[in-house]
Amino acid sequence: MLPPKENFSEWYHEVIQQAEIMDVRYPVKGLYVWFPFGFKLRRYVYEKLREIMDKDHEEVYFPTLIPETELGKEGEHIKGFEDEVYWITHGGLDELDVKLALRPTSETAIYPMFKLWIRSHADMPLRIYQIVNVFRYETKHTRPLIRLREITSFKEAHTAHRSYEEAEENIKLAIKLYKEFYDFLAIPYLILRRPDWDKFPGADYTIAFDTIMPDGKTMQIGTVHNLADNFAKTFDIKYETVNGSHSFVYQTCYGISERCIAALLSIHGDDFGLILPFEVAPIQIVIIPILYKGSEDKVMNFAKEIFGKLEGDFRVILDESDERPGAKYYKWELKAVPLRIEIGPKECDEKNVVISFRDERKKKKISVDDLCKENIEKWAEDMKKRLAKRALEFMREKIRYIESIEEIRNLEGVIVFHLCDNIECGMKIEEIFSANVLGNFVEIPDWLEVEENGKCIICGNNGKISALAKSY
Ligand code: 5CA
Repeated sequence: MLPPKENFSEWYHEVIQQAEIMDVRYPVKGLYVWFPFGFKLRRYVYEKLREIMDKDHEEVYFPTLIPETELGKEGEHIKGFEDEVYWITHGGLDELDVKLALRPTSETAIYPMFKLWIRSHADMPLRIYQIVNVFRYETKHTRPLIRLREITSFKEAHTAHRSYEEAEENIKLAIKLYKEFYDFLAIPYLILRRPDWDKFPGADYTIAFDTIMPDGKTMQIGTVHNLADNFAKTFDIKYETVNGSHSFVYQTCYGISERCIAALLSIHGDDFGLILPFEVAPIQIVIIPILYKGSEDKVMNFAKEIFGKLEGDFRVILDESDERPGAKYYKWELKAVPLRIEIGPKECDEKNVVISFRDERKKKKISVDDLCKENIEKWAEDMKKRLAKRALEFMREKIRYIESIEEIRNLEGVIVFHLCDNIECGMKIEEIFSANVLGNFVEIPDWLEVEENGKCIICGNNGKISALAKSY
């Protein structure tokens, strides 16, 4: 049995194990094992991410190990990561001359090569990405898929451009791509420009995608960084301009980790288990024969016929196990199968089937002729719309606009207010609520009826619409 989703933390911990997403019993803190079922989900989610990235980027692979001499070059960057790096100091019994870091992210692995690859203006824009594991010695509470010490599914993109303006254009592109990805997953998000004290180490600025988890805490599910020419100066990445002079490149980088899967599971799931959009569900359709003495063959034959009809187009299984139908419903609901088809003797005679969708859990009888590819795809699309709507409604309920801090006693969810760019005001409000300023809205969602400009909630000077929350 699952704990109710209201107890989110326990629910999450249980559901990812019972639904066989992650095995949490691996004996190293912050490292977890993907079960086959979870790994299939990862594959379908990341296939989409690849498809989106492949339009404007090329996939590469860079090594896991970074020499200390490179990792330490960019001052801000290393300062930001120094207490999170795992070091390799020995090869066998020999002490290494230059320590090697397990990449915490790959700027310092990739940019020395960019220096060799980029010669002229014609080499840009250069846009690459890789999906790899990275290691961070996280000291905050670790959690499967959410806060890892080995991030196994780190999609990092790195780009180089001729000017700051072109890098800015690329930031817009990255935001567009991440929107496309999260819309595909029916996960709602806020897009915020992080305050300076919370930007990526070495970046000019950072834009983050945040979603709201069932317990009201936000989770950063992707970041887009404008690096300006900070790394180019450190790694001496120059190009020959059209008129023959030499200039530093401008760079951006952006990343998404398996937190996208954590969000997917957490936001859509319910008391019965996981709910997934059809396209990413490892099993999309389950057929459950309802067997009675005397009509077993008839039902099984009809079930097999339907299985045969769907098999070529969908990830479908026919559950022929000896379990009782109730036990089968329970199992496949837990594992998020979007469409269930039940077939009993009566349905055989009438050439009907009983269908139900995982999110609605309502049975409906349809003629077997209506169980065709086009209809199923349409139902899948409808289901996704329902998921997106429900998720957005939940998010909206958790967001509250305030004009004065007295309006809030216990912070729950996200508060939205105007804040000036004076760091002291930001620090003050973080302290009052023991929470994080998420930053200014890059895009104010149309459903959030607020003005972009207003008086700072702390000092009363001109401020911009901003958000604050307790975060993962
Ligand atoms: N090099 C840049 C862009 S690729 C970078 O490393 N950015 S980052 O540090 O912000 O990480 C990108 C995303 O990875 C974050 O937005 C967050 O969603 C996710 N992430 C960061 N740390 C962890 C972690 N310990 N476990 C799981 N996901 C993480």
